[in-house]
Amino acid sequence: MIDLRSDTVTKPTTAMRRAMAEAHVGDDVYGEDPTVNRLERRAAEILGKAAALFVPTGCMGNAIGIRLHTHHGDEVICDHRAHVLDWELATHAWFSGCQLRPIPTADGILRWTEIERAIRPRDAAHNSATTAICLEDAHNMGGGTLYPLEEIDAICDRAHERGMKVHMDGARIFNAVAASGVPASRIAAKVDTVMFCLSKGLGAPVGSMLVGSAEDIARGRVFRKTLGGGMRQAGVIAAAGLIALEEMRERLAEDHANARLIAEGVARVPGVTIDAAKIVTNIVIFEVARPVEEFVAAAKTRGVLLSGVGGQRVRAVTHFDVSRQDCEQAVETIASI
Ligand code: TLP
Repeated sequence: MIDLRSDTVTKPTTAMRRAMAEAHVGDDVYGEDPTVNRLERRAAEILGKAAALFVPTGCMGNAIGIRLHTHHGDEVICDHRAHVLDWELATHAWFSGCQLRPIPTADGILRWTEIERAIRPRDAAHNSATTAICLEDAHNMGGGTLYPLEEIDAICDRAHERGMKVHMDGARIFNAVAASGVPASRIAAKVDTVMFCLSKGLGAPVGSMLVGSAEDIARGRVFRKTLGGGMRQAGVIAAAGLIALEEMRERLAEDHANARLIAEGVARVPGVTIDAAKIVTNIVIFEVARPVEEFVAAAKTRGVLLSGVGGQRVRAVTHFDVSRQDCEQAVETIASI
C-alpha cells in the first residue's frame, strides 16, 4: 500500500527506536524526566520562546493554547477550514467554553482586514468578546498553504494593540520553514503560543509541543494535567521527539518535491481540478468529478490510500515512508481511475 492518507502514518526510524530504548527517564509530573526536560528546552530554543510543554497530541496542545488566551464565553477567530474548528470534536467549546468564529477564506490564510471586521467588542447586551485569534501554518485543509510573514506580524501587532492574543496551530510549522527558508523562531516571533507536532512529517510516534512564555507554559502545565495529560516516564517518547527535531527537519523538502510531483501529475488528468503551482508543502488537495467515496475506494483496491476531505476534495499527503517512485505510481493509479 502507498499510504498518502496523512503524514501521521509515519513509523519511527531506527534511530528513534534506539533512542527510545535507551532513554533516561523520571517522573515528568514531578518535573524529573531528563529527556522530557531536554526536549522542552530544545523546542523552546528552536521556536525562540521562553518555555515549552510536551503534550501527547496536537489537539491537546491547541486546547491548552486556546484555554490560555480565553475565558468562558469569549470568541476566538479562526478560518472556516481550521483544524481547531472542524477536526477537534468541539473541544474548545467544552474545555474553554468558547465560540469559534470562522472566517471564509480561499486557502485557509486569514488577513487582518477580514479579521478586523469579525472582531466583536464585549458589550452588556449581545456580544461576546473576541479575545484570541488562531492561525494555522502550514494550513492543512487549505492544501498546505503558508502565511506570508508580514501578514502574521501584522495580525499579531494589531491583535496585541487590541488586547487580543494569537495562538498558532503550527502542527506543520517545520514544513513552512522548509518551504520558505524562514526560521521557525522568526515565523512565530510575534505569536503568543505555538503548537507544533513531532508526530507528523517529523516522524515521531507520539507527541506535540506547546511553546510560549514561561508564565503561559506554567499555566499550561496545569491545564495539561486537567486534561489527563500528565505523563510519567514520558522520556521514552520524548527521546523519539528529540530525534525528530534534530534529524528530520532537513529532509521535509523531499516531501514537498514529491507533493509537487503528485500535484503536477494529477493536474494533467481529465476530471481532476487542482492548481499545482499552489502546492508548496507536503499536502495536495484536488477535486474529482466523480463521487469521492467511490474514488477513494477505487484507489484503495489499486494499492493507494487517499482521504476524502469534504465535498469533491481528495487529499494526498507525502511523508518519509513514501518514495518518489511511490508518488509516480500514485499518479498513474489516479489517472487510471
Ligand atoms: N491532523 C490530522 C487529522 O486530524 C486531520 C491529519 O491527518 O492531517 N492541527 C493540525 C493542523 C493538524 O493537521 C492536526 C492533525 C492536529 C492539529 C492535531 O494533531 P493530533 O492528531 O496530534 O492531535
